[in-house]
Amino acid sequence: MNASKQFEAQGYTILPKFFEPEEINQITHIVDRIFNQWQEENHHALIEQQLINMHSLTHPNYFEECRHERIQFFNLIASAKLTRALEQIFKVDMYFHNTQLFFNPYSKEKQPYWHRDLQYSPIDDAVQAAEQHNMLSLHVRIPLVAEKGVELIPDSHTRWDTELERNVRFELNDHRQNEALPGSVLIELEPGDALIFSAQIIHRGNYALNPGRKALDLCLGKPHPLVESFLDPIGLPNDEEMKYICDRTWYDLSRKLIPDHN
Ligand SMILES: O=C(O)CCC(=O)C(=O)O
Repeated sequence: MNASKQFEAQGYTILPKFFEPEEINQITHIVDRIFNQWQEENHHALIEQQLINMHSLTHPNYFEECRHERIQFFNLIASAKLTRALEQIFKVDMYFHNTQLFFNPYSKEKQPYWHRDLQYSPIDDAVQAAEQHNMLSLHVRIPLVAEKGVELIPDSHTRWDTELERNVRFELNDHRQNEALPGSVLIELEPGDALIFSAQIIHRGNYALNPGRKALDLCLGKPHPLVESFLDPIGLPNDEEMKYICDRTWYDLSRKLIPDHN
């Protein structure tokens, strides 16, 4: 099955050995520096709130002393190779929404939890269900260390929850968000692989099987009124930086979605 068909049917696809080791090294070098800064600034929250991710790695605060590295990072994550691959798979114009880095929680007590990404937004579940077929929000996962790190329910991107899934996602009727769900698939990735999955598929992380995790997720998608309003312009290249970006497709569209950039 090709990548388009696999995504259509299952809500995810893996591009094995997509990145060269040198690309992963360069991304890792920048991500490590950002992650170190973030950990210093969020040490207490990391422990007290049992955080499992950080976001907005392109925020200018992470590049105050190395501004050129921000342009390098924008170029590395939006490589011509990746933008072309997504064009071929999805045949729609994508915009760059944000970035996230997933890691293991500080404490082993924290359990992974099944969710659809927008369930933590103010958008009503019924509205999400009704708009599901009009939306395409993606995670493009670039694992920087090997992981069995994400588990998902194939096909749940095309339909809404079964009764059990709903009970588990919302912890209703004595169910818990970390219960096993039928039909789940645990994804195993090596550095160099790329995993593309729907942000609205039912999914959860896996911490226990991984001694350490470091997965960079690019959040991309087709513009849709429900999600566009969450786009934060601070994470986008500015006018000057745009001049040095080789493949501007995703960033051009993001900037068009921000009223001041029109
Ligand atoms: O990798 C993980 O820990 C969880 C991934 C996840 O929840 C997400 O990408 O929204």
